[in-house]
Amino acid sequence: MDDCIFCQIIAGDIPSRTVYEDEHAFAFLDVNPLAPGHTLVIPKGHHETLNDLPADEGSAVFSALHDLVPRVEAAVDADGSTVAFNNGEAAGQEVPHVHAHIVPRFDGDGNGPIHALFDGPGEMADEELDRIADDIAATE
Ligand code: DGP
Repeated sequence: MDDCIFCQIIAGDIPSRTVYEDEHAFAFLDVNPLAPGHTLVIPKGHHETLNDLPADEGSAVFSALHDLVPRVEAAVDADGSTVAFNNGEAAGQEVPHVHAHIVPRFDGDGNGPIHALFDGPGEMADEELDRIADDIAATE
């Protein structure tokens, strides 16, 4: 996609600090890092969200994550990492080319788990949970 920043990075038209590349996946440092070593992993094909990503490219992104997470952590001497997708505008996705964030985490960094993003509901009635689980399982 001509006007996609990440497609332009893959094409080499916008410079990036590239840390990984294979046939279907690409990774580079985030320009606005949330922590040292903050890395983005993307499919080479232009797909807006995870929902749009073909299974083979999803596998390539996961495989790149599997390879890169320990390497990123080692490079910045991190104690762990938060690995996350902002999937869709409602979730805060700003660049419409699916990307995984690897954000290195450090003991005592005080940033909390993903759970800290949400207010609740925390508890739901069993019937409601059963209904939602059934709906998800029935969806293809
Ligand atoms: P998100 O909110 O999940 O869409 O995050 C997009 C991320 O992309 C954000 O953390 C900043 C990063 N980003 C945006 N433009 C560029 C760019 O031109 N180069 C690099 N390296 N990162 C970018």
